[in-house]
Amino acid sequence: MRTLHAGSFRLSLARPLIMGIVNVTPDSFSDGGQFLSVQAAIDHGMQLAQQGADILDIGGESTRPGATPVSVEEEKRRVLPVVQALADAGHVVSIDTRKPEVMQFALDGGATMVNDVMALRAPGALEVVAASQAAVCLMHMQNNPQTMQLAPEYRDVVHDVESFLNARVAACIAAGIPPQRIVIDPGFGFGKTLAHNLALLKNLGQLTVGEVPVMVGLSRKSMLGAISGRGPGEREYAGVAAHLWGVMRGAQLLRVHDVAAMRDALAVWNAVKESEYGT
Ligand code: HH2
Repeated sequence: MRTLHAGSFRLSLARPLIMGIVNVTPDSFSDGGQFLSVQAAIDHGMQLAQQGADILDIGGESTRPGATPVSVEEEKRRVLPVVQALADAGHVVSIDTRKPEVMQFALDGGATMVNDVMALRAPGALEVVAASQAAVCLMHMQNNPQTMQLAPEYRDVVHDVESFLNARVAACIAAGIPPQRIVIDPGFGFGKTLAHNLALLKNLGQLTVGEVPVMVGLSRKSMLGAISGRGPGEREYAGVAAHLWGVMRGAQLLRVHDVAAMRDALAVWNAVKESEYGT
């Protein structure tokens, strides 16, 4: 059976995994400021784990379009106590950061996964992950959060994203990170128009880089708002539908805010898929 290796954890990929989002930020697009205190963020993480999250993704810097970057010290101050408490409680903790220094602090604090919207392209990031036993999620982003939504352009979005992810996986393997520790993510909303996002979701099955599992992160994103006409806090149902489409096209990890809804939807999905009658 295929597994994702994250530190000493072995996460089965027989069923889709849920990554629950814990944003310790004042300005995240859908939940900024809600879990800014250390205790509120820890409580939220604990609650998401209880609701069925397999991995808790802790972020201390918003990457929403136009977001202001934060310093290493500030990001570390926000995330480290939360990482430590949730890891000490026995959870698989992922650090959502682009900064190698923050990755290192979080790994030392007990995180067993790195989730990087820059796919370890910052100088030193690849080396930090290679020197650990942590899993890594490599995400595609065109340009950077300040500029990415200004004029996204591709020759063929599915092909271009796949080539990028292929190259980043190759760089990881060359640095000594085995494929069992790698996840790829097309990066919905990161330098993509609605048409680009829809093309990627529809054709997700084409994003294959060896046996490396694919993560999908569509939770509360503006493409769901554009389709449903709903505000960020009202996109739970739209998110479930979008993530299930991803699962149908082979996604094995789902990064979501609304864990309970996703867990229930996946329970139904798994029950039908695993029923014995028919094919
Ligand atoms: N999306 C966001 C942040 N990190 N990581 C991966 N692997 N995939 C994603 O799609 C992804 C991500 C943006 O969502 P959120 O964390 O809710 O917002 P913000 O960046 O404003 O904190």
